[in-house]
Amino acid sequence: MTSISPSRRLRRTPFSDGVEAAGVSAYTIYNHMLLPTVFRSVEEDYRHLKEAVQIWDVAAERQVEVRGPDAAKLIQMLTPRDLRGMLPGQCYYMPVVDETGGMLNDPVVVKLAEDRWWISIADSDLLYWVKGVAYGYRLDVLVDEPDVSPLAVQGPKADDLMANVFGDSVRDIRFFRFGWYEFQGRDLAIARSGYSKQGGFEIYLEGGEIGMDLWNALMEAGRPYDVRAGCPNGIERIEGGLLSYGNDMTDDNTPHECGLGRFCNTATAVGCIGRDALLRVAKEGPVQQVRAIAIDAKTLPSCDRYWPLMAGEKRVGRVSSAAISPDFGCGVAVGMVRMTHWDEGTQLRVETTEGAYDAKVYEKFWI
Ligand code: THG
Repeated sequence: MTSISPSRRLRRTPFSDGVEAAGVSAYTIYNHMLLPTVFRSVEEDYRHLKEAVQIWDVAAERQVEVRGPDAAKLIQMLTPRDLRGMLPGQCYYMPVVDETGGMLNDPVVVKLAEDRWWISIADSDLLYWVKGVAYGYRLDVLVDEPDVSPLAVQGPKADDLMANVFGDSVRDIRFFRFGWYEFQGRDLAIARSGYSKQGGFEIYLEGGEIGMDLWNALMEAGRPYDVRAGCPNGIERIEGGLLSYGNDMTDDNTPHECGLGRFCNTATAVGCIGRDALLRVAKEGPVQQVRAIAIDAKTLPSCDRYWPLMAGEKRVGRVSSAAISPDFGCGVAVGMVRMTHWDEGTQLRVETTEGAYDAKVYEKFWI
């Protein structure tokens, strides 16, 4: 890969000027928008994320807003997670499935009010599915993509940095809850969440005009903590078992195959469009499932296609994301493995684009 041609179709974010000034060195495209992937190097970014604090432009996590009297009904139609106990001020990690039980997205849903929700989406055009469901069922809702851009503050020093900008009360925000905080006369929803296992917050900026003011205020407040621009880290997220839609799962997979069964209550999620399909497959149980895979390698190429997982001559699965972990001293990977070979400790071979390596199956990820 050489470089990406900029155009209007490839959307910038309210923070792109800050990201560029900070010396971004690689992007991916996510929801048709720029998403930084590397600043200094993936390894340097990783070490710094685990020791300090970073500001992440994750505006590419676009919001699908659902508003109106049927909002709660529509959101429940999307997911096998039972949302009846969810209160305004809460966020849920929520598998979204189609009529076959296939994964369409794995967003975080934010309940602003009974009649107002944000679906903070991974990389698929979920807006069109949600609009189609709303229209097809004649629901009394408005569905659109608002001008809302998440900015994440991640790392062990995130609480100290955030307290400097928004006051000490941000320290009391509980995991996957959010509160409202003022910045330049506007109210921002701030949640304790984010795509790393290092702790931190996500700020949902409504109104892109003040994006750079927010970015600069956070950078300034973080100076004592060695703050840097960062981004979701390809090594750390695999160590943490955070899945990537489109990489580690597609609409060919059920939530159970993805290891997301703990976020499903299919029996009681009445109204979920994929419910019957999931109840049918749940009876048998999945025949393949996501597993942590340790790879006995010192270097690995980029995982830009599935790498076969072999038991002798037999293909028993595939690796979809992989990296060398400085902290664990081996390759760490996300695999989808057939039932016959998914037990902890199973020895396999992985065929990368640059050679084959010994690989071992684990039931839990590293962090
Ligand atoms: N934050 C927000 N939106 C997002 C993401 C995010 N949209 C895209 C993408 N990330 C969606 N995917 C995930 C995957 C994992 C998690 C969040 C979003 C996650 N999982 C935790 C875990 O598995 O340990 C906690 C889940 C829980 O316990 O509820 O955080 O990151 N706004």
